[in-house]
Amino acid sequence: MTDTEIHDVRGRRVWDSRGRPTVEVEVHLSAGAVGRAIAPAGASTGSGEAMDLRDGGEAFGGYDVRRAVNAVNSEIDSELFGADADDQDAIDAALIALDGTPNKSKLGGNAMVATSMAVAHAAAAAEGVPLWRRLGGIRAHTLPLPEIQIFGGGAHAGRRVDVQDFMVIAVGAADYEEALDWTARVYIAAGEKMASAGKLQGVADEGGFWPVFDTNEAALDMLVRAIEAAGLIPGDQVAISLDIAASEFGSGGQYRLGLEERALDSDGLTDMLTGWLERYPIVSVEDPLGEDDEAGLIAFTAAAGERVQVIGDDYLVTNADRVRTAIEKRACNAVLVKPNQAGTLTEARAAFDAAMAAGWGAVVSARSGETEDVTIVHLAVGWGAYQLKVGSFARSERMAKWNEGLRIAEAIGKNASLPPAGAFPWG
Ligand code: 2PG
Ligand code: MG
Repeated sequence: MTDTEIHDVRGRRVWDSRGRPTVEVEVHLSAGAVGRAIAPAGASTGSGEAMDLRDGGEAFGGYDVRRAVNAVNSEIDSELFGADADDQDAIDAALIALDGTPNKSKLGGNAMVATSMAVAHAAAAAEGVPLWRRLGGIRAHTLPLPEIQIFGGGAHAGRRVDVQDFMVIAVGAADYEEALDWTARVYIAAGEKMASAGKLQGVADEGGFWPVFDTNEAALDMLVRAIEAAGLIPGDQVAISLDIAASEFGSGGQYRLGLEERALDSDGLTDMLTGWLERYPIVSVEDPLGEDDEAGLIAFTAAAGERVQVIGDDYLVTNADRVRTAIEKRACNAVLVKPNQAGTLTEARAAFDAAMAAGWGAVVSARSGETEDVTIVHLAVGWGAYQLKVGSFARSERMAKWNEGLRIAEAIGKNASLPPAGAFPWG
């Protein structure tokens, strides 16, 4: 018997940042080590994602997870009993085989990802090191550059504006700590500007300010002014990053901007977005076109991919095969890596590796429904990801992650650094 033999896999029903039930898993190993993780949940999900198992019916809008928790406590617990937590690939392969569906709908992506992450934490605990160190080894020293939301929109704000995430990236920050300092200043300045304009109405799902704007551009203008009001130089020190999440307002190459009551085809949306790139200090655009609009994504990347990062989220759903196809087709130049889109750490890692091998960007990302779980920060540092997206700079399900990055930076010590400027398309 090894110290890392799995003795018990326990599922538990806990609650996420939207007040919805979610799955927590605790993995107990033979020598006493324990790992724990909680599944997050998306709202603007790609159709190719691993499916969360939800109970349906009346209770909690159908979002309850008693069946997924049962799957952990019965099938998954039996399957993994005696397995070696040290072998993440074998654990994840066993989970995939046990599920047996193409979209993880039998056990549930929520049950599977929480189990997969809890196993990783248990193996790290058995080794007596944090997960980032176990994954990255003694040479791990790169902190991801934070991508932080200032205004929420789209599906996270009742579709008040079309664009989902208006974010900033502290492209000129010297280190992780400074990136957070600068972002905090921008967040505070944005709140003050919203208040003095009579537009402060609380926050959206990820903690960004509720977007009380008449146009999408008005949000961009406000963001630039907030960066300036924070005493920072837009573009040089703090740049703008957008998640258009276009699948939420269009399909088949036809888009409808609800806010401006405007219909656009694929070319029209591309023209509008490339126009924004001319006028605003934007360095990154996620899901500029819908997940089914590959031709549009290819055209957008051809037009803008030299200057800005073009991230595939709904289109790539953290799937290595899709990443490889997109690399061949030049349909974007970066992948968003959300472990729960894949359903296991091994699959999420494969998507990350496929992107990195091609010189693409890779942004490890949280979901709009989150918890105190900080696993993604450990993955980002352990894998050497250059960027991390966790929503805004408010609410503790977000701050838990930014703060975990500070602890990891401190543990790394003087060698801790952000990725080199040349690692980014804007570098
Ligand atoms: C996204 C995420 C995070 P959700 O689209 O990138 O902003 O949202 O978790 O709802 O998919
Ligand atoms: Mg997205």
